Amino acid sequence: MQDLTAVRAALRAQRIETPSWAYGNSGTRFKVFAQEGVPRDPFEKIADAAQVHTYTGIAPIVSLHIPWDRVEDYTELAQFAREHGVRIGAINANVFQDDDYRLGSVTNPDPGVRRKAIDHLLACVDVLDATGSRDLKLWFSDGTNYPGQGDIADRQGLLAEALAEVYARLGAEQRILLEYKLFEPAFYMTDVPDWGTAYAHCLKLGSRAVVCVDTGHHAPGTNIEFIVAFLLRAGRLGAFDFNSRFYADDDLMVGAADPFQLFRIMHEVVRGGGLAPAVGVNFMLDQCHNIEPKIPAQIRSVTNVQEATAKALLVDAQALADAQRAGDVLAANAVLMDAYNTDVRPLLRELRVEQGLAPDPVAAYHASGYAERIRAERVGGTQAGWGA
Ligand code: RM4
Ligand code: MN
Repeated sequence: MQDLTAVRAALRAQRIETPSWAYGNSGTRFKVFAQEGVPRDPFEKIADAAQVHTYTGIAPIVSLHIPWDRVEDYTELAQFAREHGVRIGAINANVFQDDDYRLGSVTNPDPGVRRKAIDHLLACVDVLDATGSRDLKLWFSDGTNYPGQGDIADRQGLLAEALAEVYARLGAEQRILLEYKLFEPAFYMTDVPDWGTAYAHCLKLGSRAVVCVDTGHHAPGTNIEFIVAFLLRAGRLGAFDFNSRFYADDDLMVGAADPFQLFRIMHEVVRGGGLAPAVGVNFMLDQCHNIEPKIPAQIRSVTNVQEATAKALLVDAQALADAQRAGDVLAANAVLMDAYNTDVRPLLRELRVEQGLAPDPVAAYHASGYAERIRAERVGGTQAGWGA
């Protein structure tokens, strides 16, 4: 049996970071569907993120995306966040949405474009300084569409040089989260396609360069929990970008497509001690709600991660280790399945009530009238959206 007091303490201590872009309009390349009440600036996005924290109690951090969340004064934005009970988390650089980046950013054949991209990354470190954030998240769309289009090995060299320049600019407490993605928008070759490439670059840079695992960025069938276990053991699991995918990089709600996979991932996190804040794993969401209302979708995603975490914490570690040592395949598997099949919702409801929260966060949000209020208030101006 697991120590329920420890399970409860771990669940109370868990923190999940939500992305500013989840609150804006988004869509596919076919259509972006606008929703009423969507934020028109980064302040309103933070106000919406604060709602997710109000009802879940475990989401007090918001990731920003630059330039989507560009403001005059980042210290003012950080102050606004604090006044709303949240703080600013990872700063996501954007070197993929400018015409100059047609052939890549830091691996572009044109040295002028490479300079521009690196300068943007350095400017994002200035934002970290102003907001007091720890993590600079780097995702590169760089790659090629056709064999022969670029020199694969040379591009690795350019990437390494760019990363080294940015790493050298970091403050003592700041980190690079290097994110990988198998394909898209480049269709033949991507410069950081997988965790091994990201890990190798991080090793070269130093201990404050760590890998970000976006759960939607793998080939179908990839054993993501293996990657998690490996990186955690190596001290290089920096963060998750949680979401779910059925086919490609779908950015759907985490735990919606495959809650069992999310449990298996969280089991490796728990087993490897990755829930402890000192280990530095940043549990972020990276999602877009194209057709569903955004704030309740974020609340649902946060509680999906929380449910998977609770189940992972309920794994009887001693019984599992005993069965593994004894070579009892079926017993070992049964230990995991028993935890996975436990309905943890009553426990989580109880924990919320203990903390003065409503037992059902989505229902409490709906009852609050916030959705009606922002629909009425947020008229005029330009809604935030993908690329805005
Ligand atoms: C990318 C990647 C990044 C995210 C952007 C919005 O595909 O997943 O993490 O910042 O999308
Ligand atoms: Mn991501």
